[in-house]
Amino acid sequence: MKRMLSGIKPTGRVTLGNYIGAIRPFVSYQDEYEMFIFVANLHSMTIYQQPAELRKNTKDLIALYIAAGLDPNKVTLFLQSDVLEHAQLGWYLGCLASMGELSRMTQYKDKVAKGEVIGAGIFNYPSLMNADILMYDPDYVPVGEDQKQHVELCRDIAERFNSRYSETFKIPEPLVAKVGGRIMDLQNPTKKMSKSEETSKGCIYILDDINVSKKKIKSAVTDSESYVHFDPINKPGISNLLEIYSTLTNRTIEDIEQQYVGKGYGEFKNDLAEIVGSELEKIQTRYKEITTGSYLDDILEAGAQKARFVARKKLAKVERKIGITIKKR
Ligand code: AQP
Repeated sequence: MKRMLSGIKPTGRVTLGNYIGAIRPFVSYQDEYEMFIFVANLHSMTIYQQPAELRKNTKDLIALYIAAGLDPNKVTLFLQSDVLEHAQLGWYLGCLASMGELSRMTQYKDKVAKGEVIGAGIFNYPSLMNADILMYDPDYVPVGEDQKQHVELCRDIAERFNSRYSETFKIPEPLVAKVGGRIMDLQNPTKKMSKSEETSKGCIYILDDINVSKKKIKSAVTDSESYVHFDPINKPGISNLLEIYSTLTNRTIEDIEQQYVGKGYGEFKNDLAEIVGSELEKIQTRYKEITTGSYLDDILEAGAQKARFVARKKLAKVERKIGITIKKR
């Protein structure tokens, strides 16, 4: 089986964008790939997190992965902070990255350009991300378009390590979804829907009240025309809604466009609101069942054990190669 790896930061309430781009696809991949899925809580520390909220977001994220259909018996589901080897490998890989490479990463560059006061974590986190990935030798890393740059850096660092010390890491491929890789804000469809956004009107949260989520779809910004057509440049609002419709129903955009020929945006939005509402309802019902008792703690403990087994082997190999350990085996 080929391997895949993915993580989400617990930096806010999980959005429909996170669900469509980084949770739902894995449910269909889990029978085809060996998957490592983690809550990237070390990464969330690059920006201040209110501790009680961080705990709640972490628990919700794990619960939502399972409620969305991930089977913890098939995938290795764990907290990044439970596998200490990530931080240690991150240090070694950070020593291989140059200042130039890290300062070209978009997130750091954007914050510097805006003149924001930033912590060193924002600069260094790509090295930790390289460790998250390379630790597990995945064949594929599914990412949104905006994260492709990180996988490119990860490949460069892996190649650098392999050529300096001999073959150690598999070179991973980024996997960018054709549809649903970048769900946009419903009120400003030129901006990505993000969980750390302050205003919530343009953002559907998976744990939103069902009627609230429907209202958000119905009041999504579109354009002054009335024909349902996919054109992200000139019709970003309706195109975004078409992507949501298409991913949640597994239908092609062309097929959906055909269905709404001669019908206005109102009917299209009403139908989409029902589709989103019933998707959220299914997830929320399961979420309620699994957040009682110690079920999640048990899942995380089992996941951390499985991940540690792989991570310890890989870190030991790295440490032998770089000469930091003096033990023979
Ligand atoms: N709008 C989106 N459409 C499709 N996919 C998305 N992802 C995020 N937003 C969308 C995917 O979800 C995963 C989450 O990654 P992350 O939490 O590490 O960071 P992110 O991409 O920066 O996500 P957010 O929601 O925008 O978080 P904040 O606001 O904290 O920065 C990734 O696989 C991403 O592609």
